[in-house]
Amino acid sequence: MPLKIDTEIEFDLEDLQYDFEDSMETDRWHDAPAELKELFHRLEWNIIDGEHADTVGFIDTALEGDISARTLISGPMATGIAEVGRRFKMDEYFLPEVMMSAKCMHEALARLKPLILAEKSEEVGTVVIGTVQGDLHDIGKKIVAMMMEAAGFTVHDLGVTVPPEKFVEAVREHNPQIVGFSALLTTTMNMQWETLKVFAAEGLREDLKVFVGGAPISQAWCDKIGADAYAMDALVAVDKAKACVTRLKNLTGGAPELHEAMLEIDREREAAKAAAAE
Ligand code: B1M
Repeated sequence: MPLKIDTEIEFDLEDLQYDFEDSMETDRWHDAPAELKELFHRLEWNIIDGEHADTVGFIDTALEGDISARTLISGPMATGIAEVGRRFKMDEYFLPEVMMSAKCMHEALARLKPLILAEKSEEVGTVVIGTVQGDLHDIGKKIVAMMMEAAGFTVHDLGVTVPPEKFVEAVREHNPQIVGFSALLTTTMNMQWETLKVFAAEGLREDLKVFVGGAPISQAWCDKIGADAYAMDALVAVDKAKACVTRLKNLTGGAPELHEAMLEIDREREAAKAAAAE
């Protein structure tokens, strides 16, 4: 049974501006045994420092310590890449540093992917997913695709900078229940809307549940463009996707009832989190 360590706590990551020793002083992952807490901080700093040659070694050591792939993704990998984003925004990092850190994330995900996929036990539906045209970011989308596969979906990942016509082609070929558009840039989020318009023009809208996600995306954006579901992370995406192919399967894409049902899932999740925090 893999060790379960709480990664849902919202940490203050200010210590990541300093050094490894400062991070070790925080109570991040205090529920892990001391050597694993240290390993988590080493992995976090490995991503911040972009030392990709060592990433898989840290991952393997954590796996030997019975840490689950999910804990690594939502724990030290998430905090590490979040700090990279902050440094980039503050002009402390430039593109070469970000690319090195992204390489760490890709190597870690490649190592963890088979473990996540091994969780798949049933076939629940089909998803087509991609990062919209003009956008090269794919780390988050890969995590969403992996978690969906683990939950029983067959996922066709079209990659990055996917033009609307390629999404349409893939939907005609694979006949999914769900199509997902990822966008990480404020300059490319509009391509989610443009792609959705192409689906409507092609007469495909009602047959599909349209998911949107990515750092600049919000529920308000999802509402504005008329998508069915916004997911702030991979776990929410999976919850909503499962609901779409089970109890909500008879609702058509774009139906107000479907949209409301997606919002209800968010409310239930918030309520469960609040109850757990009490
Ligand atoms: Co870029 N980048 N980047 N970048 N990059 C951001 C997004 C930025 C916020 C950095 C910053 O300023 N702090 C900024 C955007 C600002 C803005 O738009 N307002 C930015 C910029 C400006 C750029 C360039 C324009 C820089 C330049 O060239 N001057 C350039 C754009 C290139 C292009 O796309 N055309 C660029 C390039 C790059 C790299 C190539 C170097 C690299 C990407 C490598 C790769 O992905 N293969 C990169 C990276 C790594 C980042 C940051 C640092 C990290 C992104 C990431 O992987 N996060 C990012 C900073 C940030 O986001 N804070 C940044 C981790 C990942 C797990 O989270 O992707 O949010 P995320 O995914 C989450 C959720 O959002 C959600 O679930 C995921 C898992 O929980 N989710 C979905 C995502 N997709 C979903 C789809 C769904 C549902 C949920 O359904 C379909």
